Amino acid sequence: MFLHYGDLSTSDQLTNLIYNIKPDEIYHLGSQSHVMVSFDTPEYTADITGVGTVRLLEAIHRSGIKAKFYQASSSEMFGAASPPQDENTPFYPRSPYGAAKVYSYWITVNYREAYGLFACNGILFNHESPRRGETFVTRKITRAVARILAGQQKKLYVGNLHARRDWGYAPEYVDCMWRILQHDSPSDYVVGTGESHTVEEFLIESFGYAGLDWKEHVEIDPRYVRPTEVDFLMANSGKASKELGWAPRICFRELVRIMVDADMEALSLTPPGEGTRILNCRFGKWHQWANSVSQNIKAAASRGFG
Ligand code: G4F
Repeated sequence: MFLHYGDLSTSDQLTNLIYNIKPDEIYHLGSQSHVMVSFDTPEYTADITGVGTVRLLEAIHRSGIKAKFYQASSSEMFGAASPPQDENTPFYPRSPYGAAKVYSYWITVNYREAYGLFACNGILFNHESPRRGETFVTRKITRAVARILAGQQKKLYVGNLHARRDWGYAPEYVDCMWRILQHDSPSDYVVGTGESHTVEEFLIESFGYAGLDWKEHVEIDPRYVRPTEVDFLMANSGKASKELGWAPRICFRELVRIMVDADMEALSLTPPGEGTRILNCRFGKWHQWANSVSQNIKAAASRGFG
């Protein structure tokens, strides 16, 4: 594998890269992807998360390379639209990030229709794992659980506890992204579990799994409350299930256990272990996660990035 440097703000460079590499498939996941940060950096978010997509599409079109293109569209595009959301639900974004993703969605559809590109949108609902960035709420919580147990932190400060999200296990979503590009014809798909829970429920499950009472450790900090919130996301992934044969195998409670186990392990604590057992029995050898990832997290923690 070779890592080429690139910049979503620079179209000439993207065109050269694509022309020289001649990839068969492009998975466009590059983005300013933090919703709260997009309120502070709306113009940058529009440029990278929105216009960055047309730069890539135009690079494919101009270079004449027959690459299939996957656009990482987001459930944030649905915003205030009533659940359950599917491919026919109208978009109503509630952040600069959501608005930029709506642009990227439609420009992907446009290049498919205008130039016959094999260009697809995967509209992914929240997908989480021990690799999740520490400023997103799930990882922020599971990491805090481990740090509290290790005596490294006393309190966890969060924002709105009432927002509901459809949280799934990220590796399964990557499998679906791949399936989208292997399908006979290009199309757009909603990808999620169909299960929705509040942030408060995530707290209850995570702290409870580790034998802690979340109310003793969690405080509300208004700095984490967004100017406009997405209240209720819940996917209807019927199309992905029917056309791609995709179905999630990890549910909400299991996801919490996988993430808490990994964060505890990263701090050299002995986790309850249900998460690791779930992965082993559900995925067997397909899943190399338990060892490789927790070792990476441990290494990062020891370098001071944990
Ligand atoms: O974890 P979050 O920051 O994820 P959010 O906003 O749903 O977006 C994530 O999922 C999208 C869909 O796949 C992606 F497109 C996007 O790039 C990103 O990966 O926040 C989840 C919920 C929100 O309602 C937020 O208000 O948690 C609430 N929340 C409450 N306290 C918090 C906090 N979020 C964060 N990040 N930090 C808090 O302290």
